[in-house]
Amino acid sequence: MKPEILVLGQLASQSVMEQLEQHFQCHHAWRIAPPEQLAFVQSVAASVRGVVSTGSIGISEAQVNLLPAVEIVAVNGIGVDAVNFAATRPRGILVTNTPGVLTDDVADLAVALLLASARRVPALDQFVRNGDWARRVPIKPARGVRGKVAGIFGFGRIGQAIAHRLDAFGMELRYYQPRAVAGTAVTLSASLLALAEESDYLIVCAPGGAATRHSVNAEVMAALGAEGTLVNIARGSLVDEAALITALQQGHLGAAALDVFADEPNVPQALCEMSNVVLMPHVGSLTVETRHAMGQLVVDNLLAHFSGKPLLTPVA
Ligand code: 8YV
Repeated sequence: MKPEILVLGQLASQSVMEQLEQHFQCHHAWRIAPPEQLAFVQSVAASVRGVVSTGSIGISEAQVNLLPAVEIVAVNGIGVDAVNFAATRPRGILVTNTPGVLTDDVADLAVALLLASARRVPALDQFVRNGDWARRVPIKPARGVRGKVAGIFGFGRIGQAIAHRLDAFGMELRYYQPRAVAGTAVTLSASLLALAEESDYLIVCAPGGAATRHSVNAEVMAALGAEGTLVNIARGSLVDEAALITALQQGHLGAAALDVFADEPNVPQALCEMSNVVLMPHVGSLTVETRHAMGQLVVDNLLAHFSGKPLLTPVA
C-alpha cells in the first residue's frame, strides 16, 4: 500500500506532482477552498504519514495535532520558519527542506532587485509606456553601483552567492551575522546596525523566525540613510514593515526593493504607491529549473524516508 501524504501546497513542476501521485496516496488540501480545508484534513488525518508543504505555509501546531500518524514534513523551500518545531520535535516528526538547489536563482533575483532599484527600471519602464519619453519629459539620472558598499545581512549560501555576483559589479562588500564565516575575504561588520551604517545597499538574506523578527527596525533603516536602499529576498518578518513605510515616507530611507512581505500576499497600499519601491510577489526561487529541482528533493526525501534510507536534506 502506498503511504498516504497530505499535500498542503501545489508544487510548480508537473513531473514532481506526477511522481507524488505515482509513489503516494495524495490528499491535496491545496485544491480545497480555505473554509472547507479543515474538514477535509480532518477527514483524512488518521492515516496521513507524510506532509508536503511550502516555505510560506510550513505547518502549524494545530495541523500537527490533527495528524496522529505523521512521521515527516517535507518543505518545498529552504526557509522552515513557518514550521512549528515546538509541535514536531517532541513527537520525533522529521522535517526536510530544499537547500542548495535554489541558491543561484534567489541570489540572481537579489541582484536584479538591487539593479532595478538603483537604475529605476520599473519607474523608467512606466516612463516609456506612459509617453513621458515621447513628450520629452526630462529624465533624472540614476545612481551607479560601482564602488558602492553592499552590506549582506545573513551570510549563508545565498548571502555568499550574492556577494560573489556583486563583486563582479565592482561593489565593496561587507556582511553581518552573529557567527563569523571562516575563510571569506568579505569583511564582517560589528553588528547589523554597524553594517547598515557602513552600507549603501542592505541586502537581507538571513533566516526568518522569532529570533530575527523585526531585526531591520527604524534605527537600522535610519542608519542605512536617505541615500540607502533596502533589498529583502528572505522573509517579510525580518523587517518592521510599518517602520519601513514611515522611513520611506519621511525620507529617512532612500529606496526599497522587496520580494517578501509581512502578510503575503497582502502588500500595503503605501508601498504600492511609492515610485522608489520595487515590488515582486515572492518569486526568488520561482524558475522552471529550480522549482523542479526543489520538488524533486521533496519527492526524494519522502521516498528515502518511506524506504528506510537516510534523508537527503534533513533539518537539524
Ligand atoms: C518559496 C521560499 O516561496 O525557499 C524558501 O524558503 O521562500 C521559497 O523558495 C516557497 O517555499 C515555495 O514553495
